[in-house]
Amino acid sequence: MNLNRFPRHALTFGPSPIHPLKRLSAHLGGKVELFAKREDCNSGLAFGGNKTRKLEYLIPEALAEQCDTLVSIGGIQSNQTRQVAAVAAHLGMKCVLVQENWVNYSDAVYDRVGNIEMSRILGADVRLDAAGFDIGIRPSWQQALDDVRRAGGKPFPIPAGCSEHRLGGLGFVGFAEEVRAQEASLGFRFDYIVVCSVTGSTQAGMVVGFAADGRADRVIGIDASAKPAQTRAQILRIAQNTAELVALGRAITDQDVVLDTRFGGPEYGLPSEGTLEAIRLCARQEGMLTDPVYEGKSMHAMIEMVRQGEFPAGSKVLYAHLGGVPALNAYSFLFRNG
Ligand code: 5PA
Repeated sequence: MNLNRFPRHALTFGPSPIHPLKRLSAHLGGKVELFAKREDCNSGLAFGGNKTRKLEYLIPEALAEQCDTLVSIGGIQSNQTRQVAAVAAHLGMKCVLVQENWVNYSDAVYDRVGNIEMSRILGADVRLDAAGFDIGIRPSWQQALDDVRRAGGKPFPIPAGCSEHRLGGLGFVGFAEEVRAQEASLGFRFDYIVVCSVTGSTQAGMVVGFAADGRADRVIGIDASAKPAQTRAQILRIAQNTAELVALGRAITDQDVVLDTRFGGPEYGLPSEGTLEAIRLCARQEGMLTDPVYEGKSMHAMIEMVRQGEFPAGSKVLYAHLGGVPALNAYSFLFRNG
């Protein structure tokens, strides 16, 4: 496997820290040791997150092609678009963001606070679009690209979650390499890695990266799209393409992809009671915040799997915290009493 032949433009602080979740592990019975790897604070660019790591491998192409505008897409509270806006500002580029109506939720200031507020402050041209949730390629996005071209600019298209981009899986192949180096200094290996999945390239990259040491199916994807068939197909396809790109040396098959579909409901962007309980429990045991759209769902999954004894006693489980906390502001009503 060879990741080094791909140019990488540094946007993160370097390896993101791993720390134990001691109180949460003890609270859940102490039979399983939980750890977190903090992609949620991996960069000084508007808090960073999983997209910042992915963008490190896309940006060299944008610079080589002399593009002047990053164009991307997501929901109104998309973390992807906030990170693209920050990276564009950092590089002195323009930014156009299509923000669709992905979530059936309307806190009074949903389209004013959190991620979208930050994207506006970062100088992005934010365009609200009425289309609903879909992780595929959208007409509104094509339109935004055409607009930039018509105005004489050179757009660099960054699809939802960076996932449909040819290089979108590379960042999280690098994550696995980074975990291996951290394991060497910790003196142990993680038995499972828990990761939230929607557009798929985070898990896809991890599947390829951990396949290199036989742990592809130890990456436990937690669906947060509530449309798991599409997410699962996308993870598999991106993992297969990425495996070829980095010359993994073996094919990725359906058995390599583990996607737990129990925790994504009731809908994309809407938390269940279990999501909210997990957000509060993790916050109060660890001082670590998670959000109702993504990480609260994977935190709920991990907590429930420990409670149900689904991890063998003695397991070491790594929770990949992918970011997303700025969206908490858009859900203030749910937390009005804590
Ligand atoms: C997102 C995605 P993937 O899309 O790579 O599967 O990652 C899921 C995910 N956690 C997990 C957080 C905090 C995320 O932001 N967010 C999207 C966005 O527009 O922000 C791509 C959907």
